[in-house]
Amino acid sequence: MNKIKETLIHKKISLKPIWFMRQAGRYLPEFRAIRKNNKDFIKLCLNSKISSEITMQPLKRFKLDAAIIFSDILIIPFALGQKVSFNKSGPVLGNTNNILKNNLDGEKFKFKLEPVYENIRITKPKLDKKISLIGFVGAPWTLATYMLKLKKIDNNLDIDKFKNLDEIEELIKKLTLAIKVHIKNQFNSGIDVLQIFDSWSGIIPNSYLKKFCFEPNKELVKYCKDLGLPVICFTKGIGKNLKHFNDFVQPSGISIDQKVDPIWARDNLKDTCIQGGLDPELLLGDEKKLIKEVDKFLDIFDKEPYIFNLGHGILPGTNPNIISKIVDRINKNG
Ligand code: 1CP
Repeated sequence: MNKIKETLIHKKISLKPIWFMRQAGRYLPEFRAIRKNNKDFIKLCLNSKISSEITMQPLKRFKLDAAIIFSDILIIPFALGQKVSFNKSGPVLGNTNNILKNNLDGEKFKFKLEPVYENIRITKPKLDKKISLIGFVGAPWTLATYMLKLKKIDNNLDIDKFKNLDEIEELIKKLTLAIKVHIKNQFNSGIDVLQIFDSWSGIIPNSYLKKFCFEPNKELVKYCKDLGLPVICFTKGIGKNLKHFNDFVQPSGISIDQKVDPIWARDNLKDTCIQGGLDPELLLGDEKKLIKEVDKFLDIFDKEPYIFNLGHGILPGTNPNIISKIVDRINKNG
């Protein structure tokens, strides 16, 4: 029995599976060792053999219920022909002229992403049937945020750039098509579950939330459901709008961020499976306080289908031993 699928599809309440956003990444010394010798991050994502090894790194240390494919949401703009690189302060992207001008060449796009699909194919047989292989995509708005540089250094919306609504709309349309191709190919290669990261939905002005967040997510969720692929939405920073989002989009699961009150989520997000919510900062602090919070989440979601995770990714300064402590606590209760 696959614990995450049982929880997402059949809404089983007894399992309480666990995985972490960014579980393969910079907090792990074994990841940093590989990264040191692979300076080009996109190239690393497109090296199937090493990417599969990184995907498996957290599973070698912890008793997790999922592996998440090591890649990045920005692999899509890269495959569409935009320049993408990473420096110390984050991603650096070129212009979108060609993407906006041309129609999607699905075959070329797929060819560029072939190493990601190969990673899925080589990782899948390494996993016990009980463990899910999670694929992911960035939602159109979040990809557009990076591609059109829609947020300022302080992470607020750049109002001047947001005035270019036709351009944003056009890009979101194109991205939705490309994202579907990427979902389909990940599905055909063997993923069990898909997560859609809309990490920057929180900066969309309320009056545009439906157009730029709810509608594109709904289209992608429907696409996944038609494939028979369970889908989790991580729509970060939209607060109580999550209720409307959930009713409108109807995903298999909703990942909540740390600003969402878990009791409110339990009582308002119906017919879905809730995931996550624990503040990643707590993993950097007092252990007793952390375990108390973990227990609080277990208690709140005792009678609900619930997947344990954080409200956002594991922070780079996190001690891996703390992850073991959380996993042990959940598995003792699950
Ligand atoms: O060593 C390094 O500097 C690279 C760090 C790194 C890693 C490990 C980046 C750069 N991406 C990743 C992998 C990654 N990214 C994964 C797979 C690993 C895993 O989860 O275990 C996933 C699912 C992502 C998704 C991702 N990339 C998101 C959505 C999740 C989130 O954190 O909100 C986003 C927004 C990105 C963009 C991105 N990639 C990397 C950086 C530094 C950023 C920018 C983040 C920002 O703008 O704050």
